[in-house]
Amino acid sequence: MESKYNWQPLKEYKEILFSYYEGIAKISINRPEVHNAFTPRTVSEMIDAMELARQNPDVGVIILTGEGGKAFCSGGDQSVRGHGGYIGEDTVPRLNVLDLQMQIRRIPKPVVAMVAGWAIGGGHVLHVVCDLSIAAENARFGQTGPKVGSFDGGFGASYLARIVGQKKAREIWYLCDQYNAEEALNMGLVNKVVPLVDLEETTMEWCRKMLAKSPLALRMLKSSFNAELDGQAGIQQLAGDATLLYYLSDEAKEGKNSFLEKRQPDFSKYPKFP
Ligand code: S0N
Repeated sequence: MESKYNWQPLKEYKEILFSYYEGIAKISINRPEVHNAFTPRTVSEMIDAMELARQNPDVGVIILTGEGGKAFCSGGDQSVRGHGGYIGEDTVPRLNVLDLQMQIRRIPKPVVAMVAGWAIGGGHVLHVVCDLSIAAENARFGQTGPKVGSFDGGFGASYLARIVGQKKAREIWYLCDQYNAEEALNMGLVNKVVPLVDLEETTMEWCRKMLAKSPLALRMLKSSFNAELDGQAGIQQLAGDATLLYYLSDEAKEGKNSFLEKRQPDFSKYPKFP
């Protein structure tokens, strides 16, 4: 679909597009002929782009989407599914989309799924793990695992259940039905539904709203939301952010400076908050 924004390519890939516009990075699966099903290569390219977006100080928000307007992502490419995983060019079977899921969850910037058309199977899980999901009216959601001989018992099951509730999550997985955008909105699976022609504009509007907010506050909120659910790893992420904030303080700098200056630290002037 034509974009009215002047997206600047950030890096060339074979199976995805990676571009930038005014603080926003966009990662888009570019395999519309298979409804943006992912191969190990698609996923490793997304992982690379996501890491670049994380490290780029100009990027505040990331959009995850698919090219063509007919599919966000239809999950793992079944034509390369082999014995023990999806087979890449190196002939090794793997399920590297799990690494991408973790990356989306841990990247300290909001990730917004911009969903047109199918979000199915592992493609559905990708939008589930994004911070926010904005859907076009043509969006269709569902899991297919038990139909095609697979299942995602990680975020695809437990985090989905946190979002839509246990009964609904079990229904989604056990029946493998498909749900339209309105149904997805009603079960809290997406944040907003708009006509397809307005999808990019609305997503950009939401991204701009977040870009105008305090990046540290957004970062702390993301790790706080995760901490409740992610056990020790979630606490580690939140604690890492707390350490980042502490590093910024004069009090922490006094500790480092005293070491470098070979003297005892003097913390006496720092407040002991109630
Ligand atoms: C999306 C569907 C419902 C669309 O139907 P429609 O509109 O009738 O289009 P089609 O004619 O079916 O599709 C158009 C062309 O695209 C190809 N295609 C579509 N999806 C895939 C796919 N996933 N892999 C390969 N090709 C695909 C079609 O073959 C067709 O091509 P041509 O024209 O050449 O025939 C419908 O397409 C559909 O049901 N697709 C399959 C959805 C699916 O089952 N996906 C895989 C689900 N599993 C995963 O994603 C696993 C990965 C995963 O995330 C995971 C993670 C953790 C732990 C486990 C797993 C796991 O589940 O293994």
